[in-house]
Amino acid sequence: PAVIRRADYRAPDWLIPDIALDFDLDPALTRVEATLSVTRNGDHDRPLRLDGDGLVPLAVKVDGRTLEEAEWHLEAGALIIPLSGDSHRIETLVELAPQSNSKLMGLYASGGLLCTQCEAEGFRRITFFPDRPDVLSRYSVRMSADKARFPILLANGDPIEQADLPDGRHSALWNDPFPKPCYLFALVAGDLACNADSFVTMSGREVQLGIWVKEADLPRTAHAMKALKDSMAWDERVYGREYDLDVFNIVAVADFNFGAMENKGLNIFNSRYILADPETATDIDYDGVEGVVAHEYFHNWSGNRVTCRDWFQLSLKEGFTVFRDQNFSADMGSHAVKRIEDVRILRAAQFQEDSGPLAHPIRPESYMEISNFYTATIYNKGAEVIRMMALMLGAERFRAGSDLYFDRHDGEAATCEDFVAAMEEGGQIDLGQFRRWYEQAGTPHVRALLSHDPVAQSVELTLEQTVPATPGQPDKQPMAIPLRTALFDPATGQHHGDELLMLTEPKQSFTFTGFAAAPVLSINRGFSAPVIVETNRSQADLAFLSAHDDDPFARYEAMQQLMVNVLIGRIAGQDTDDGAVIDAIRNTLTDPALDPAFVAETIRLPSEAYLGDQMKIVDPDAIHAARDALQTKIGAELMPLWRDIHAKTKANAFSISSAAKGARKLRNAALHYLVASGAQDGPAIAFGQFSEADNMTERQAALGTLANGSSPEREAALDIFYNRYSADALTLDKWFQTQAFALHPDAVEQVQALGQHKDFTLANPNRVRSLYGAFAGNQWAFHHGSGKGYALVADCIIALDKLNPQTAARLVPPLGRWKRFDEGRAALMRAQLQRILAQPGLSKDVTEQASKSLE
Ligand code: BAL
Ligand code: ZN
Repeated sequence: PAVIRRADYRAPDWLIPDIALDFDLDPALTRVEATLSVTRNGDHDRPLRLDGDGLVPLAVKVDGRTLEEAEWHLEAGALIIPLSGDSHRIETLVELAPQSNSKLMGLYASGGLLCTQCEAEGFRRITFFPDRPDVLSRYSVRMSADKARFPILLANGDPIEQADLPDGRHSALWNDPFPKPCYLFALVAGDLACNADSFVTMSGREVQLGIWVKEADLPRTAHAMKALKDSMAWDERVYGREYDLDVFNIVAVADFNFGAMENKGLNIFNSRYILADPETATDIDYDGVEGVVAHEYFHNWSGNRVTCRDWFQLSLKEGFTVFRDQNFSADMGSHAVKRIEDVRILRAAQFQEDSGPLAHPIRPESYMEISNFYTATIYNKGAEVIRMMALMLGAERFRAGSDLYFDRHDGEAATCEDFVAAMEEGGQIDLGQFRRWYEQAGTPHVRALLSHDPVAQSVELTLEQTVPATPGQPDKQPMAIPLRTALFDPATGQHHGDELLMLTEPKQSFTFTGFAAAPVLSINRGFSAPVIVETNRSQADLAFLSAHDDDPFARYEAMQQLMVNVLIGRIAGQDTDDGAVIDAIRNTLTDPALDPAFVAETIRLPSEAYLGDQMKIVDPDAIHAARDALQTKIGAELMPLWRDIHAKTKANAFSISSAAKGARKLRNAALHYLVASGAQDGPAIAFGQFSEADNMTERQAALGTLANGSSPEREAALDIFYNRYSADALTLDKWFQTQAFALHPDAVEQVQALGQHKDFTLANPNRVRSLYGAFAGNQWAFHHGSGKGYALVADCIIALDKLNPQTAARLVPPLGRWKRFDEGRAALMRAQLQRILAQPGLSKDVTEQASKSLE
């Protein structure tokens, strides 16, 4: 496949100020008539090129005249029309078969609905058009369809008119007054019910809000509606950004490649990020709904009003919008817990990406298939880069920068450079060196060494940075790394102030005076920079910080590092003392000042994958054994505490308050350790929680705990869960996922059998991710020494690629981490990548991921 390069960007040859679309909708055969006003952009004689993917032009007209076939031609799917004048009216007609569209890109059918997904390049599967984000047009969209099957017809913008037609059909016309790129186009047709509400904006305009779902799902939309209204108020308060249309609609669909999509005025969501009730959604699901509803809403400014010039700028809208939704969720709940959760996700997904064959900067230089770049790097590291700017600038100057950015580029297709320039100017800061975060891939390593001089009563902190080589970038320049730092006096438990140190050189020293005794270093507080920090702190230092650090993230981090040190020692065959870990957990559990949600986060052992990341060559079996043994010991030694917490945190009735969520989180953690201890009554207690719970958070946690073992309660609970939820797709996904995640010696065989289950289907991305996506994240099972886990995932990729290449390609990266494993596993992983690449007719999506993964 061809490689597209950022350096080759050229402004569009033709602009399309207006487009009118007329859809005659039917799942089997939909006709699309498009009328484009086109204007020549600049002085050139190049023809009009309208992208197309799988389209056949049934008619092409210019200024009302039907062209002969010789007057246009197709080139790589695109319609090429030579034009003599500087502005023309172009009309095309194509036919689509939405019900056969298994890629879920363009116009497709899902659960009786017709809906669209256009980002990044799906619009070219609907009509001929310059499918690039820097061509902005005003859209007028008419839809007609059978009224009984499709009583609701929605598109972007405002509804203009509705009419009944002969033969039981009807039509609707929608206009979007805001010029937008075609990736933000959307329509939905179907039999939908609406949770209707309204919001009065800061200038006093009333906006009609609608969340559209299947009738039976209406009771599950209240949380999403609350999240939407909270988001609208938050964006006004924090960024001064007001909603701009008179209506804002959200539709939930069952089959969706992304989490959701920010189409102007008509967000389309994967139903898992809209539907929530206590019976079927966990607290994590509730938080997911809140965060994704906010994310898509925030895109109305960071993405829609100011969009991207080209897809290399994807992080301009995604990194910034993730940053915005993270801060929104923190404001709605706990800042400390949200930061810990976000960093855990960053480390699990992005650090792995950054250290593997698919590493890329947040502004990539090239791609074959842009769908492969909706990555944790673009999204989550992109958000961290914005967060660092916000930290360096402070709240007021950051707001001045973002105001300037929005005002200067409203209605434009902008670049990452435009954002940084606005921050520099609005925030009055030099971001020259900082721009390297956009250019260089790889997670920087910082080595921090503290040395104390008792005579001078001073300490010297020496910081050394290295940025590892990544594909195409063997040599790196030093980064500008903001590190929030404090030095604690162990005698008082206090520090001498939180300072922001800027590490800009390969090696730099900072001297602090007034320390008669050696202080304890707290660094990268709040995870102020997305880097890996290595220090010379002792277990005693870490234990001290785990009890005294007033920065919640640093306190969590100290505890994690304490655990990592013990486990890594054990994995290396040393008899490392675990007393400090057990004491620290006990202290944390018994500190009445701590938020239970924070406690639950902090006492968790690092995941098997995170432990693997600390090793040069990952040993999945040794990691599992060491972690399992420590878990058992913590469970046994602190048994009275676990039993007490588990009993005390039982609620009388469900609530979604932060306090109730925190109590459930801690209760589940206690159950986990209680069962892990091997206590004889562990499975019975877990089964009791599973049976009595009035909410999915406790029910699924109990099921997950049982799934790790082999008790009779395991099978009983799995059967009950299946029978109770087999009719509800989102909840049945949890049944697949729980088994795919299970730390069970037969997990591979179980996943293999589940792949043949009558309820498994490759047609639904959520189901695929629940089984194979989850399994590929289960390090111990996926990396089974036989290689059978690799073969299973490769089989899925090969089969799925024929239906849905985008989702298939997302399963490839776990196979690409072969350099981190022993020679035997590496050879088995490579063999599967080669087998995938040898498939005839392989998609561009999977070809790019698999071929890069072999390099
Ligand atoms: N723009 C794709 C889905 C999202 O990030 O909101
Ligand atoms: Zn987004």
